[in-house]
Amino acid sequence: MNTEKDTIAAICTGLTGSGINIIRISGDNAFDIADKVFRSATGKKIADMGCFSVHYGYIEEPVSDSNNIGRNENVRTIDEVLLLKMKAPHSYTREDVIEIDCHGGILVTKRILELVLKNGARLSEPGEFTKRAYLNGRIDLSQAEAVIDIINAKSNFALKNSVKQLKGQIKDKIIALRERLISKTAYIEAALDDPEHISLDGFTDELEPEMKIVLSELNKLIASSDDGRLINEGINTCILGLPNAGKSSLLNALLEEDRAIVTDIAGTTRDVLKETVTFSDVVLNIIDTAGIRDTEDVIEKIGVDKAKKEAENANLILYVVDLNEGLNEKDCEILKEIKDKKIIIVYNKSDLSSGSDNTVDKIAKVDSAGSVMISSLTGEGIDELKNMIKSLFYSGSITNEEDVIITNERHRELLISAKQSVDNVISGIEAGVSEDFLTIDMMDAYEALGRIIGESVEDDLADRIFKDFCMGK
Ligand SMILES: Nc1nc2c(ncn2[C@@H]2O[C@H](COP(=O)(O)OP(=O)(O)OP(=O)(O)O)[C@@H](O)[C@H]2O)c(=O)[nH]1
Ligand SMILES: [Mg+2]
Repeated sequence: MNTEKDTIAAICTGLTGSGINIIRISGDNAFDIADKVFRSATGKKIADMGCFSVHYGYIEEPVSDSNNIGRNENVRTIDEVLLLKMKAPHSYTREDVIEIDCHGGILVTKRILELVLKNGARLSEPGEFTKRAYLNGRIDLSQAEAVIDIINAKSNFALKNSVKQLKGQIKDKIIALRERLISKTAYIEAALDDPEHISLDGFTDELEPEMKIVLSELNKLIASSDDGRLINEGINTCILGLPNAGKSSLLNALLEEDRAIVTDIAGTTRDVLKETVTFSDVVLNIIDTAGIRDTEDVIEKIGVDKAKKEAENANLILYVVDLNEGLNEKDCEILKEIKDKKIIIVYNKSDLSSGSDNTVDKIAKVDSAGSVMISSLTGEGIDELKNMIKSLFYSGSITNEEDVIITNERHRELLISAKQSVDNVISGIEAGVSEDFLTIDMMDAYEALGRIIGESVEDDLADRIFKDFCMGK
């Protein structure tokens, strides 16, 4: 990625034809370039405008041909716009920034961008505005990553969590943990340098509880990532069961539309069908599969194999059973194969059930996270199923507003690495290892945590993170 201090520009909005589009310019020459393409209705030059101000005017380009339809012979008006001036450091990038709000047509937006580029800006790379915000110290790396997460958020939970991260929730937590590590390391280093005045006698009695606090905080953060990531990215949910149990009907009921084909012919679903279902902050990446049975039908057999594969990769299995048939041996065989997964047994067709005693008899005790009776036909029990899914994944820290929830895999890996180093410190203390050795692991933990917020992060890693951004962000 080009990291020079040149002035960059890009269209920040989706080029789909909309009410308005925004073209952003950032860098030392942003104001000069804006002066060349923008004529304020008041005649003001950019330098005379307030540090943080909005101005009405026109985007104009010079013309030499006779088809000039603009204001006078020398310029052609391309659009009527609003221009926002943000003087450094009071901007997203901490550089001089101009935003041009133009009409939302694809052609007009592209023409304005071309004009801006012709007048000295360079087309930005994906994520380059946010990268500059990071390089110029306005946000740390965890906050920059929160920006992508906000853009990609699929649920209110994911959005809320990303906003907390953008406000610096992870940064603050990491800084506090690093402070505990560095202050103790600094003391040890000072004592080693000046043993006559600073004593390490009994210091490990003080160090051990401190390291145990750090360890417990790290454990909490790592634990939050298990469900946090799933909730952020969506819970991969596989609907499994025997043919005709009502799997496709359940998918339709959750989606509240007739998406999958439903018939009373066993073996209706052949291929896997993927859909996203969202309800009260939960995102399910849901897969309807072919009913599992031994079959000679070549196509159905492929479908059954695919179903088994999808089940292996799922975070949650909704195992559908026809309540009136009850669980049979084949069901138990399948359930045994997937026993390590989070499974909810969904007893379907409750509307056909002939009576509660009869029903209870048919529900065998199987090892699962829970079971629920539903009717995909009438919708009975669907809310109960949704609540069950929610409580299965939203527990402990996930529901506590104050707690930091780790949703980023990079952060999780660094936390695990920091935890291993802190584990080494604690076992080192218990084994009576000398303090100078302990500081090696303390500094390893300190550095791993630093990489979460972007300290001592190599350029290529930062480049990789920002490449995931969209254009203009
Ligand atoms: N009465 C009643 N019928 C249902 C219910 N759910 C599904 N059915 C019926 O059961 C039959 C099978 O439903 P599907 O949803 O196609 O079953 P499936 O498990 O996807 O079947 P395959 O794709 O063949 O494996 C259809 O005739 C549905 O109308 C329910 O809750 N109540
Ligand atoms: Mg089906």
